[in-house]
Amino acid sequence: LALQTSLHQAIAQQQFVLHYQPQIETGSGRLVGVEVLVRWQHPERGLVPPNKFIPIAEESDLIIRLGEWILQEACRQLSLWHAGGLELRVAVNLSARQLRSKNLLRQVKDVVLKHNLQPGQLELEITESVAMEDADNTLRMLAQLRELGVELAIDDFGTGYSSLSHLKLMPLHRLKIDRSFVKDIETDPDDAAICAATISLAHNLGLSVVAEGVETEAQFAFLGNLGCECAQGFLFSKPLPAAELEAWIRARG
Ligand code: G
Ligand code: G
Ligand code: MN
Ligand code: NA
Repeated sequence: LALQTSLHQAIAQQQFVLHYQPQIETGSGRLVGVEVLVRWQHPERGLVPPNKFIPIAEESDLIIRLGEWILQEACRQLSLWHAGGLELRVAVNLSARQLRSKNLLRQVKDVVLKHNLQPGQLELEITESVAMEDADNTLRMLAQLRELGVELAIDDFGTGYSSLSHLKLMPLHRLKIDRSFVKDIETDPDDAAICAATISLAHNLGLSVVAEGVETEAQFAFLGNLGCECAQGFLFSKPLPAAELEAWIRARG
């Protein structure tokens, strides 16, 4: 409850900061995108991770305001990067309540216009469980988002349960393999089979794949051999503030 009260203030006082985690193309090793992960710079508690406050914000319309700030800030940063010649895609997580919000379409439309983005440079991630929870409404919303030109990804794929008949109707670009399947991919044949099947399913549906939680070169190579297009994880970098990401890019050469 204490957190909920200060969360109201935090939104008013903009105590949030975005971190960005690189997404690397397996074939080329190039940086092709970043996932936005929000943190709360709490005046007393320090940097609070999202799993401590997103669920609280999600209990009310606070998530709508926070989500709008995150979209605005991510797109502002994206337009700065593009102006500086850095071409990449920015992926923003959407919560269940945001996806059900009447404001979402307008928010996305406005932010893309305001920052003069190509809408395809913005990707929105929703988790598999949120997508399948209320599949008919989700489908309608995703179709409208797609009309704006933004790209759509299903996060944590394989951890909820997907209706393949719904999945096939969704206008998606990407599936993100959950890191629980990546962790033991080299030693657990079941995990390897799940990753292979997910990649093959995605490709047959015309979707691209990002693997999460890639921590070793061996996992990266394994996923590349399975045809997974992109990887994200501590092997490359943890999520970083914008300036540190820029330094990371420069150091990589
Ligand atoms: O960065 P970290 O690994 O602690 O993030 C944990 C989880 O918090 C993510 O998997 C994601 O589900 C959630 N999360 C992080 N940033 C955001 C955000 O900007 N919006 C929403 N809705 N969830 C986020
Ligand atoms: O949206 P999602 O819940 O998938 O957010 C990704 C989360 O996973 C973030 O909290 C991020 O800090 C974390 N994470 C990112 N890369 C790695 C990794 O390589 N290993 C582990 N264990 N966690 C990671
Ligand atoms: Mn995500
Ligand atoms: Na995930």
